[in-house]
Amino acid sequence: MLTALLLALCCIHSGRAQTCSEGFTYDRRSRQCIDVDECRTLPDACRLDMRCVNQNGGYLCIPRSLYSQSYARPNSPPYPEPVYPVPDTSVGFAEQFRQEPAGPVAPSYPIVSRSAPCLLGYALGEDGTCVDIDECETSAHQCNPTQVCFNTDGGYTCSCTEGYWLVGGQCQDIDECRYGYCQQLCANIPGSYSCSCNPGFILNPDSRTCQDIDECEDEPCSHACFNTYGSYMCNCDEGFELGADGTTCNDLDECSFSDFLCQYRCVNTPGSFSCVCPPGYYIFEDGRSCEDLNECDTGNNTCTTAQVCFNFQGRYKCLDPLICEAPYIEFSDNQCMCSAENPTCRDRPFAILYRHMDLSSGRTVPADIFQMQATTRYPGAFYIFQIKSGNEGREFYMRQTSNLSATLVLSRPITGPREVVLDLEMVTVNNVINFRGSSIIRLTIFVSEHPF
Ligand SMILES: [Ca+2]
Ligand SMILES: [Ca+2]
Ligand SMILES: [Ca+2]
Ligand SMILES: [Ca+2]
Repeated sequence: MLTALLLALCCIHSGRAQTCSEGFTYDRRSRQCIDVDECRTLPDACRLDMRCVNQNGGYLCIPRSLYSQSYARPNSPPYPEPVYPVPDTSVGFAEQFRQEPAGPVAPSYPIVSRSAPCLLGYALGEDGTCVDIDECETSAHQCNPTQVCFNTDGGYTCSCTEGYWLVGGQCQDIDECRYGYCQQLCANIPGSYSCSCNPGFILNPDSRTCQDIDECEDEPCSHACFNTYGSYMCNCDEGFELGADGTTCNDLDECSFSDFLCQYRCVNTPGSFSCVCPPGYYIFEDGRSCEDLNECDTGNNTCTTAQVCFNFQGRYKCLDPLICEAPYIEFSDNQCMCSAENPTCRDRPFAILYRHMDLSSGRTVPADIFQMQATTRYPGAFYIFQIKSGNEGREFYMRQTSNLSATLVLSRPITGPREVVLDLEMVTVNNVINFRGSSIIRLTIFVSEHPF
């Protein structure tokens, strides 16, 4: 009979043990659910920098720096492990109410009776066992209206919800911003907080710290982009300048900087510029000067084999073969003569010498441009040099430089393109033999269009 009773008791105890909530274990001696000290039984209850504090029905992990002997937070709902310094909440985070057994411990032998009294906080269930009273359900608790009631085995807990702490018996919002929960911007919210970041930063997945945005990934710059902490910078390639928006690169108009970049014409290009020359010229090695194309040397001309190619600045001329008009006869390929024996030649220059030269447009004046020299010297003779024709614009004059020579001087600026034909006369006077005669240099001057 006794054996059967003990067996039955065993079964009851075994069933009873399974009713203990998590964090508690059934103690046969006191016949109640008692707290498990997880800090002793769990080898890795908390991280290394956290200290384990056993609680009734659970345990807490608290930063070691904040832990003090007075910290004795009772059983409370799970609260996130603070990463940043948190205030000392040991003023009382929650209050616990536990019904302690009244009077002496029951006799040491088992009593099996339906009328066995249950411990405080328990009530006799329909199956004859003592079951926990849910004080929170029955409103039998004494929690403050700002607190939340949590039923525990054999008791209950009054606690503040997450984000609140107990101050003077009232649950008050924790101002997380005061305690530096956020790295940059913080907004306190009742029961919580919200972190945000300055412009140029983005909130990390931890919702607290901020990291620099690499704006360059979106390629905001026309050219080069440099990411900086909290911002970014654009740079432009050579020949460009950064626009007012800080991202667009605009071409520099180098041609507007100076009129002397190019000898002839400056052409602006994206990122650079180039000099161009008029037809008949090519760009010199310096990239800015214009050099005449010698069409006669390169063969890039239209002269016939009978003609003579005459090159000058920017152009060339095909000179027809010399034709001497009667009574002149050809003396050489550039000279016509009128024979002294021919009576019709008496009042004419005895020789006409054909010469060609080129002249740059706008040449500074005065300028010596051509020399005349008597080749034969008669005893007692003297020479007069003069411009016989072609100087209607009075751009030239003749300056005698010796008894035998003279220089043609450009006295007024002349602009091309233009061809000037001057008849330069040398008069020979010999009073001893009463001789007066003349010869002509027919000088054709090709004035170029450009001053180079
Ligand atoms: Ca808050
Ligand atoms: Ca940045
Ligand atoms: Ca440019
Ligand atoms: Ca030429």
